[in-house]
Amino acid sequence: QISEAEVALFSVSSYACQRRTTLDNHNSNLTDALSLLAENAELSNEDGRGVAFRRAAALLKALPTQVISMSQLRGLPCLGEHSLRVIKDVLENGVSSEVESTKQSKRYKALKILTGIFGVGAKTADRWIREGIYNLEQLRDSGQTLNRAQKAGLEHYDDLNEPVTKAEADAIGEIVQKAVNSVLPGSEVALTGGFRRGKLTGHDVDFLITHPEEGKEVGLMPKVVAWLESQGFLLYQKTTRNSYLESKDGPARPASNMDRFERCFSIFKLTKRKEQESTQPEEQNDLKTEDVLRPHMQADTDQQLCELSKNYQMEAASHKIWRAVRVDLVVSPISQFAFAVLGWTGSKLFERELRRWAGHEKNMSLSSHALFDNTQNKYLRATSEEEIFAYLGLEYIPPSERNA
Ligand code: 8DG
Ligand code: MN
Ligand code: MN
Repeated sequence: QISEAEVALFSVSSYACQRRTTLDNHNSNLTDALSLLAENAELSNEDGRGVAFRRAAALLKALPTQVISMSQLRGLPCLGEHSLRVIKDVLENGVSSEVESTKQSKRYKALKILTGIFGVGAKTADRWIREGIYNLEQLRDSGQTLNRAQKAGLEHYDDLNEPVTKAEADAIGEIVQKAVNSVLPGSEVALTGGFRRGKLTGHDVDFLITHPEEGKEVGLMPKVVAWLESQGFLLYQKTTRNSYLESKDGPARPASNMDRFERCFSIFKLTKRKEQESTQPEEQNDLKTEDVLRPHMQADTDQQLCELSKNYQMEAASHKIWRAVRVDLVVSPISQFAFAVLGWTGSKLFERELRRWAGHEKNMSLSSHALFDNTQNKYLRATSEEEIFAYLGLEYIPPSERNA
């Protein structure tokens, strides 16, 4: 046993946005347990509990070393009774009994499988479970009416549950850049989300698009989407228009943390590059990649076309020459760009904490559009993330240290 004196005590700020949280997590045994309980709470519509577990996990992620004894946690913020009980269990027994029983519960397993379908949230999954649907097979057999998103989600289930790599994110970035430059030269594309924070994989790829000349970005999204569609890059897309200007509640007090940018939830069809293909043996036949990708261009007769199309399908089935990837596109006017970048870089908890800090500690309202000072009754303009942190009286935290 280690004596009290040898155990270093940590001192940590209570808001995640005051802390530097890299991807180098020394307490993943504890944070995995708490994150699972957070996820379970969120999937069960218990948002309060979810946030409490997320805050506790985030605090542990920010600690400089591994926690080995409960006494090290004395006086630390963000650790409620329930979280402490879970931590104690893991420290003493290697696992948390609550986590283990949650993981094994029929309900949790079903929630994971069903919400793993793009377009299916906790509410829908819960309804299906109450109707006796616990897996994809039962869902298919049930004859439930699925919306367009859910149909696409089911169709590309395996691909969309396979983590996206940085290489794939970069490949998609090139495509988006090309699309944007084709429809409005001079536009700029920024990678946001987890990849901007330095994550090596993600559940999707997030991009923010703007143009240096205010107003030029209006109507950009439909054009970008049309270009992508015409080139065959989209398996699914749903675009929602900008509702920022016409909203009644005003930008300072958004109704929720959903913003009002013109945005597009999409599923890209990403052709695998040679180096991205899994280590499969060389092809046995003489079919060239060009033939596989553009069978119609090589065919002079219907019979040839049929032959090539058959080859194409066989090739696609055995080698899978493309994969589906979730991509989020957002268009922001340049005047709001700094706020949009900050708001879309995450992590989700870091964002939540920034807004809580602004409101509770500074009497300001922060959104992905603007920062409003309620004391001075005015908007605070910014052209960089650094300026926004400065307004908020926070030390600047770079994206790689926002992994709360
Ligand atoms: P991941 O994809 O690798 O799993 O992680 P991530 O990139 O951090 O998560 P994300 O779900 O893609 O979200 C990226 C950021 O975008 C995150 O900070 C939350 C933010 N975000 C949404 N939806 C919305 C929204 O409607 N409005 C605003 N302002 N931000 C949003 O995901
Ligand atoms: Mn993301
Ligand atoms: Mn996203």
